[in-house]
Amino acid sequence: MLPTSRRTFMALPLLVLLAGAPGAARAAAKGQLPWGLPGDARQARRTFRIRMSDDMRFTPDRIRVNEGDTVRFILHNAGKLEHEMAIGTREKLDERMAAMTQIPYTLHPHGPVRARTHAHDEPGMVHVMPGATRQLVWKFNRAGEFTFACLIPGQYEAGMIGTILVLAHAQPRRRH
Ligand SMILES: [Cu+2]
Repeated sequence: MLPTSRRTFMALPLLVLLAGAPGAARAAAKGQLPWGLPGDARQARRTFRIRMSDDMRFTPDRIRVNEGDTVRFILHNAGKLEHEMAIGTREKLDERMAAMTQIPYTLHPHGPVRARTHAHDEPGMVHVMPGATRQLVWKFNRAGEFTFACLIPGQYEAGMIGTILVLAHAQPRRRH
């Protein structure tokens, strides 16, 4: 058996290797979802300005990006109603919408907002008050067709929905 000091000395380089391995970093990617993960604004390569309006529309409502892009959405609520943008798959947004309708509404001036903001304090979702502009930064590191939508009751059903197409890398590389 090796003296303690020698074992420590030998173990150190291995730890350094593990910490620096790209594979380890990827496996540990915090917040990874099937449609990407929260992005770092400093790495944003593209910016989309999206207008939210009371006719239940996002303008534009079709976004195309490349796999790996970190995208900054600048969301302006041009209406008099609250709006929001939530990114996901159509199925996940349907689920969230169903969960939303179970949050009780109160008439307290700040009650509904606080309850909804809390309920929406999730990655890939931002709530925008009338006249306000907010930012959402998202890293699209999974190719596919995704959805963004406003989950305010009645608005999702009214069609306040858009599409994000994430194009796969051109290389014949396969992830799996
Ligand atoms: Cu809306």
